[in-house]
Amino acid sequence: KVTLTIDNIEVQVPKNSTILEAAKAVGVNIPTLCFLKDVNEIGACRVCLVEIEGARGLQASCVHPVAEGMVVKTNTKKIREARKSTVELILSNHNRECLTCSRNRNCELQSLAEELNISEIPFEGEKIETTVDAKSDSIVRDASKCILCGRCVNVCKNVQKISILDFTNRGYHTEVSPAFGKSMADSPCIYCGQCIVSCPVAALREKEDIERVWDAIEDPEVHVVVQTAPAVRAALGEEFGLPIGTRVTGKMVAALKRLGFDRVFDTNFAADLTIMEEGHELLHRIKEGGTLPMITSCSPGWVRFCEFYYPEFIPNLSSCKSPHQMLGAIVKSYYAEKQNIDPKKIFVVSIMPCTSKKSEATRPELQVEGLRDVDAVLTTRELGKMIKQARIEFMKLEDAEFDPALGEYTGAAAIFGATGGVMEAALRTVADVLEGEDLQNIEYTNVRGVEGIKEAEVTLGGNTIKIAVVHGTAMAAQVLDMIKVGEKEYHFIEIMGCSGGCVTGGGQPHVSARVKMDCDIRVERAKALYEEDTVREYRKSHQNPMIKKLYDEYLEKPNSHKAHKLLHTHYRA
Ligand code: HC1
Ligand code: SF4
Repeated sequence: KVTLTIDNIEVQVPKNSTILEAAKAVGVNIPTLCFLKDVNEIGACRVCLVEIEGARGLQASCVHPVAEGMVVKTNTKKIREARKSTVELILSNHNRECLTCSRNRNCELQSLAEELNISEIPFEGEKIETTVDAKSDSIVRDASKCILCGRCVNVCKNVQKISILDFTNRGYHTEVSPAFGKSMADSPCIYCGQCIVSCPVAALREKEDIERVWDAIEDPEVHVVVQTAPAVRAALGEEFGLPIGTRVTGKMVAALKRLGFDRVFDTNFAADLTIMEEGHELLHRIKEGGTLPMITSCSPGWVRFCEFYYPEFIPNLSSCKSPHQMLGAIVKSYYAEKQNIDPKKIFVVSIMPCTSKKSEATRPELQVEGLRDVDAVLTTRELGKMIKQARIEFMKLEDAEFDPALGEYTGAAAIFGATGGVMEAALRTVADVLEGEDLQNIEYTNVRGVEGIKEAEVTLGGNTIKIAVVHGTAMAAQVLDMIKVGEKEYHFIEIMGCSGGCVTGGGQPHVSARVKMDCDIRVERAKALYEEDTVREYRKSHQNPMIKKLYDEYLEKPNSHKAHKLLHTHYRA
């Protein structure tokens, strides 16, 4: 431990703390802008300046280590003026159309300007022509909003190990963009959106699709079905001021009904269906000597990563479509037949924590007889916006239930949204099949948690199955490299494109760098899902009564001919 004084208060903190962290211990939030814990700790923006007795000039507290006997001041005239002029300089050539900005009232730069009491910008900076790149289906990059903090650059480079974004040009003309100023759509970007949730402003955002959904809802000729991903219910509440990790399943369903969707179904139902298909695919591959390890295919960011960077592993990908695509296919076949609705008149909307799902839904490989499974994908943030647009008082909504049939789900499906959830759900079913009984020990806690790579061996029906759970593409690359050189061997791997799994997907509500310093949102949001698991009547996918009915009435059995036509796909080499 080290003892130092901050603003005349003596404090003891661990030896390797920064001044920024130590200040928190005395209840002072030093302002920051480029700082993002574990992602961007470079002291570049100079907003977090402090005075250290005996040191020359002001120091960046986010990178400055504490020392015994140090005397620090965080709020003097000199500091306030320096911070103010730094932010004024950023604002001077920033696109300041805050009222119409997608991050209005949710922007770290805007908050900072308010906290520093900036009421006018004394000089006008040089505004250069900047680009808005809206070519991809998932992500929009607007350089006029960019403040060159580098948070996106470093999340892509260090956390995802992809390096799509970097600083290009020099001086006034510096811009953050893919190499040679290309569109993100023309680069091997996986659309994970981790750059979006790292951006303090609106320089990176999802491609919104709200208007198309309103149009469909308003069209009396169109039957609009909505489905929600497992992770949305663990975070939507944050859009309405609820604490991180509050489960809002009932209110979310009530809101969707009020918005005018004709049916509110649950991607969780299809998560159970995925387990049936994927579990049997695994059993088949093990028995028949198919390609192993089999790797999950529900995260489209991961699938793109595999296609671009590790195409030699394409045969390892499960042929299963991702759950929301499966649900779309079932809605436009089984459900349409049962309800006697022309599938061409059905419009399926997926509410997802993910930006990559937007482009996944447009993949021609996923169409069935020329029809897309899913017609529009909205992020959790976009759903929040629709609810606000409709002036619905979210907090006053009474809990509602998903519509029957395709809204029924088990605890196994609920946990899909957290890293390790798909693996645990699969094991619950595969174990019962191999052991031929209804096993009671179903919590595979060694695949839970946020450790980058989790491994386990499970003995089922006399066979030992080696598994791994990986999240974030940097970790995925590490594991795939080890498999390539024969250092590791597995039967089954769950890979999710984002660290933490879907709960921290690129479409989830924005959480400021300040809050991310205090809590691990991956852990908090996952708690909500594990809680959902424990309260469900059934906790294994194959016990979902509606799944049984769907196979009895329509699909016959897992991996049947019909199941293949509707629920499986192939990949791009
Ligand atoms: Fe996911 Fe999935 S868990 S991919 O993270 O398999 O997005 O939540 O919907 O499709 O079910 C996301 C979440 C989601 C699919 C499921
Ligand atoms: Fe990098 Fe993901 Fe952003 Fe693409 S979407 S630039 S891969 S962080």
